[in-house]
Amino acid sequence: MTIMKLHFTGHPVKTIIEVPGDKSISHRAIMFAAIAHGKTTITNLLVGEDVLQTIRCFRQLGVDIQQSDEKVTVIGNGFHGLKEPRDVLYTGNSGTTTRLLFGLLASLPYTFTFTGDASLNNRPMKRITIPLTMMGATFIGRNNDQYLPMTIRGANLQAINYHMPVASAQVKSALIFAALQANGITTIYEKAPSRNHTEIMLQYFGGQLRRQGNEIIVEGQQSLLGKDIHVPGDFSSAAFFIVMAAISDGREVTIKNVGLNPTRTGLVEVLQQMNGKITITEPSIKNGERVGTIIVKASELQGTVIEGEIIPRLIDEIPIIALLATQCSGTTIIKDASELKVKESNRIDTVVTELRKLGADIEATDDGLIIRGKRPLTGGIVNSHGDHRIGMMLAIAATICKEEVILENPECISISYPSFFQDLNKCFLK
Ligand code: SPQ
Repeated sequence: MTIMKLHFTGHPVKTIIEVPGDKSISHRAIMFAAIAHGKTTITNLLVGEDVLQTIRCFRQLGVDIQQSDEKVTVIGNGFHGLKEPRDVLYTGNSGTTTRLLFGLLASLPYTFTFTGDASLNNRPMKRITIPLTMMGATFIGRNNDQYLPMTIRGANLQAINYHMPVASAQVKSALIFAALQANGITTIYEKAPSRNHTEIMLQYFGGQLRRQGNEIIVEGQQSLLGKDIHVPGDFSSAAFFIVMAAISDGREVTIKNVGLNPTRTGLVEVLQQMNGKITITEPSIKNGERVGTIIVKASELQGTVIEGEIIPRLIDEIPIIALLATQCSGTTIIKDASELKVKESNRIDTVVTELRKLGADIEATDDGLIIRGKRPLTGGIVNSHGDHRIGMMLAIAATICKEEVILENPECISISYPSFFQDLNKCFLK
């Protein structure tokens, strides 16, 4: 087992960093480029393990993808330019690659078999396969068609009207990709707004989509054109540094060129409710996505309640919000977040288990967490459980621990943030 010893010292400093490209947007940029006609050049693509799985899958599907240090070039030949792969599609740890590809490939007259790592092979797929089966595709998978390994047989899809039972951008995006090639007009009803990068990027590539309240309406048989695209910094990666500064002993962090799509920035609202000092400057729009600079300073924080429609807008930040809450006075309650149980790990269990080892007063509920602060964190041996967001949260916890933290299995952090430790060390230069 790999371990990493973490002990941070040094005087409070001001640091400026840039986090790598957004993971959700990077996946989608490769996907849209691959099904568009013509050349797409992508800059600032996240070169993390999950996005590399997406690139490998599209190469197996016959798409020409060239990578250099500065850019990725994709030559798309339209949906129907995709070829039947000769081997199994391996999607590693990536739920986004798997679920979005299910929708994207379901309209092709071929057979595709998917498998992933131990974590992905235990994540639920029925949420995607039920509506895609209603549209006409066939899925056969392990344990009564619930899990990978899974085989899809594509079909001539028919449009549907579908009320999504979970607020999930992956389900919505899979259905949008399927709807683009279906016969007729598909309507998707969202319970609460989830990240809308697919909707934004579809329109950027010349596709049509309408939004009316919670309904997304997509016409079938669309054709897209390749475009140049710049991927903004990942807000979910920035979140670790936002919290690092907020709970620090007088540090200030500036994060430049970060994606600020409001369907992702629930943490900013939570930090403001907690009395945090967070400022956003230099706002601009790139490829339809909001971008800007975030400046965070340490302050005295107050616990809060986090529930309802904000949850999908901060779902991936809940592990780091749990750490933040340990440093707030009073109690923080997180509700309506049972989706955390089906991420790369059961994030309710792993957050509670690991933060308790460091001295946090935290308990699991059926759909969230209760955290009582403010508690000093000690040190100890903690484990990422192979989940990148748990690994990074624990490394940030180490920045306020009195004693050394030994982080087991830190390598999973490269899933979404390969240069995480370099950036973290920049904040602690002596
Ligand atoms: O790709 P994967 O493994 O599902 O990644 C995670 C993450 O923490 O990086 C979730 F575990 O992010 C999802 C996110 O939780 C990425 C995503 C997307 O790009 O569409 C949507 C969210 O998942 P969901 O299930 O709520 O749609």
